[in-house]
Amino acid sequence: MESYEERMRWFKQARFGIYVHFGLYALTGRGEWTMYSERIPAAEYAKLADAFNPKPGCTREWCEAAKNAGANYIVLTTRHHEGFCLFDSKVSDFTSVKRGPHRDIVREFVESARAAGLHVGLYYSLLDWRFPGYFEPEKYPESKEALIRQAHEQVRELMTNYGKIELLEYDGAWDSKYQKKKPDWAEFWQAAKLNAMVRELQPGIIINDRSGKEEDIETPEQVVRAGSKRTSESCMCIGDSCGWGYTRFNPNWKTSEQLLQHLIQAAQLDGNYLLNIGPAPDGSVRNEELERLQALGNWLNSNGEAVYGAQACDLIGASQPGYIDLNLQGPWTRKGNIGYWCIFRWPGTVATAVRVATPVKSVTMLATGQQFDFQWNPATGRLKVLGLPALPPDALCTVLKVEFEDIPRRKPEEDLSAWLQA
Ligand code: JFZ
Repeated sequence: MESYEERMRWFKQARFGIYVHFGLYALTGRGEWTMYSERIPAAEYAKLADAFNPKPGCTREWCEAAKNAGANYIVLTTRHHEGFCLFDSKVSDFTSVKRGPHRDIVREFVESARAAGLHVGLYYSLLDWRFPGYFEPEKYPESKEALIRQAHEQVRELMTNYGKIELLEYDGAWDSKYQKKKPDWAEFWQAAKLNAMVRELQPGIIINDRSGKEEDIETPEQVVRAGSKRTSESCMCIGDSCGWGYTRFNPNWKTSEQLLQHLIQAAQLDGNYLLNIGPAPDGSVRNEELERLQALGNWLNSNGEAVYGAQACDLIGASQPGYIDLNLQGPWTRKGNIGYWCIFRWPGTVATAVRVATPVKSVTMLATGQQFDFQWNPATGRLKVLGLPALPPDALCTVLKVEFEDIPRRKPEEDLSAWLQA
């Protein structure tokens, strides 16, 4: 088996993916947890399957939106907690092939993604609310066993029937009473056996941490956070966090600025950003999402070098400054000896960075290539970039590309008051 680094190479270069939450829940307009949160009986909820009729070509629309956003991979919910499969399955009649559109949406999706040049990821929820054995495994042991069998069989189908799958996003491994820990979940789902089968069928695949086993990536949700042991992939909705699936009235849309700050912060933390869209019942992508994805894509078109394949930089700065790293302008990402100062809060004609220990060779505006004069004081570590435009060159974020003589390092401050008399 290839090394972890080899497996992760495309993922760390990609940095930015699009999550697609699509299923019967889109028809409710109230999000993907509607069946459970409104305690809709399974037989009543299942009637939605015959009204489910996504327009032909909707998967191409999702992939086009992802490309326009500057994303490099895309992940589709093949089956969410509601149990409805967007793929053909020998172990379920509750699928988009046997009901509703009588189409294999997952097959359309993987073909659209590959045609668009996107890396392909599949999401699969282990739990399925239709099984009493999920909620009361001791009370309904046969149902619990049937649920686990379904999970193993359907993951096998997804890993066998749809060509090369590069990313598997499990979900729903938690116990229904939220009283157990991940190792117990792994035992419940027989995750070691399941993931061995996945890696046998799909050598090189990246598996997330939501089968109860750590595997390859950590998946902080609705927050951008570094991985504690492995590369992180921070996943987030554009609207309120309760609505991954289509939520018709979802007033709290994050701004393009906020989404870009999240993306850059993820790269700054050596992680990825997986941003969600929740297509409408007919499969179309709503304007509130398209507009924001396009804004990200326009920015990445000129500044993607600061994100794709970029990694953590030792210099002070964060999208949302903490009190220790108070660089009000914005965070740094890095590639080798190049630092990318991603300035969200434009300072005017002079930009000052502090505690820069490494000699500076040049400063240019990434989007234009324009060079700027600078002063770097080796004694104090202060870097002042001079002659900048008075007004922000980019409405979202302007990147200054700074070439250093070595990997940029933060200057220690033995005496925190030393700068006063510098
Ligand atoms: C899960 C799903 O329940 C949700 O619908 C969506 O698909 C999201 C991406 O994943 O949501 C979670 C999963 C894990 C936690 C919280 C919400 N958690 O561990 O706290």
